[in-house]
Amino acid sequence: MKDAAQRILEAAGQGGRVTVITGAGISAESGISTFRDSGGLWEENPIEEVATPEAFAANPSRVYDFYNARRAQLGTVEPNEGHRALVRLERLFGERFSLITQNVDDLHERAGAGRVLHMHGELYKARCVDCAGVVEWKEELSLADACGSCSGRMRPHIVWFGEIPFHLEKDIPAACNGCRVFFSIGTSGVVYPAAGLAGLVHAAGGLCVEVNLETSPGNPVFELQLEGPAGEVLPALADELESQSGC
Ligand code: BV8
Ligand code: ZN
Repeated sequence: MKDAAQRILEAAGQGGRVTVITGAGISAESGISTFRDSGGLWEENPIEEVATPEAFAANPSRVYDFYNARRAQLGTVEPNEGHRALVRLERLFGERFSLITQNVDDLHERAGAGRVLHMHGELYKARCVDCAGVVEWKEELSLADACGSCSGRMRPHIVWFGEIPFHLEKDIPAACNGCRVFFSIGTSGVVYPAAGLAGLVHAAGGLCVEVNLETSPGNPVFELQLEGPAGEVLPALADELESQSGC
C-alpha cells in the first residue's frame, strides 16, 4: 500500500484534481446487496421489470414495491469503514476532491461526505412526473401519493435504464477534465456512461486506480489495482496517504 500511496500522491501533485466514483460494492459491507454479485438485486428483480420507464408505465406497483423495499432497508443499515475512509480522502485533498456515486443510498452523506454527485438519483427523494418537482421522501411511495404543488403522480427520483444520468452537463465533466487521479471503487463497470469515465481520464493521462473485491487485471485503463474489500483497502490507503502527506 506504501508504493500505491506514493504513486497516487505523485500523480496528484500539488493541486491535481482527485475524483472518485463508487458503485454498489462500497455499500456491500453495510449489508446492501449489489446488483450483479450472486444473490444480487437484479436476480430477483430483472432490470426490465423494475428499473425502466416502460416498467413503471406497465406495472407501477411492482416498481414502487421494489424501491419501497430498498428504501425501508436503507433505514436499517449504517455506513462502513470504506465510506468513512473516503471522507478522510476528501479532507486530505480538499477542494480538488470530487465524489461521484452510482449508488442511490445516502451512506456517503451519513459518513460525513461533503458533496456527493448522485448520477443515478437518490432513494430518499421522489419526483413529480408532471412538474418534475423533487422532494425528500423517506417513507413508502405509491400510486396514491400526489405532488404537493400540482397533484401530479410521484415517482422514485432514480435514473432508470434508458434515462439520462444527472450531473453530466457540468459537475461530472468538471470532476473528470484534467483529473490527475481517478478512483473506481466497488463497481463492475458495466453501466454506461458511468463506466466510461475512467477511460476518459486515462486517455488524458490521469492515473486510474481500481478498488474491487476482484480487480480486472486485463483492463489497461487501471494502472493501479487494489484488490480486497473496500472497507479494508480504503482505510489502509487513507492511513498511508495521510502519513506520506505529513498529516
Ligand atoms: C443512458 C438506478 C442515454 C437504478 C442504475 C442497450 C439498451 C438500452 C440501454 C443501453 C444498452 N446498452 C447500453 C445501454 C446504456 C445503459 C447501460 O449501460 N446498460 C447496461 C446494463 C449495458 N445505460 C443507461 O441506460 C443509462 N442511461 O445511457 O442514457 C444517454 C446517456 C448519456 C447522454 C445521453 C443519453 C442509465 C443507467 C442508469 C441505470 N440506473 N441505477 C437503481 O439503483 O435501482 S444503474 C445500477 O447498476 C446501479 O445504479 C449501479 O450504478 C449500476 C452499476 O452497478 P454497480 O454499482 O457496478 O454494481 P454491480 O453489482 O454491478 O457491481 C458491484 C461491484 O462491486 C462488483 O465489481 C464487485 O466485485 C464489487 N464488490 C462487491 N463487494 C465489494 C466490492 N468491491 C469492493 N468491496 C466490496 N466489499
Ligand atoms: Zn408536480
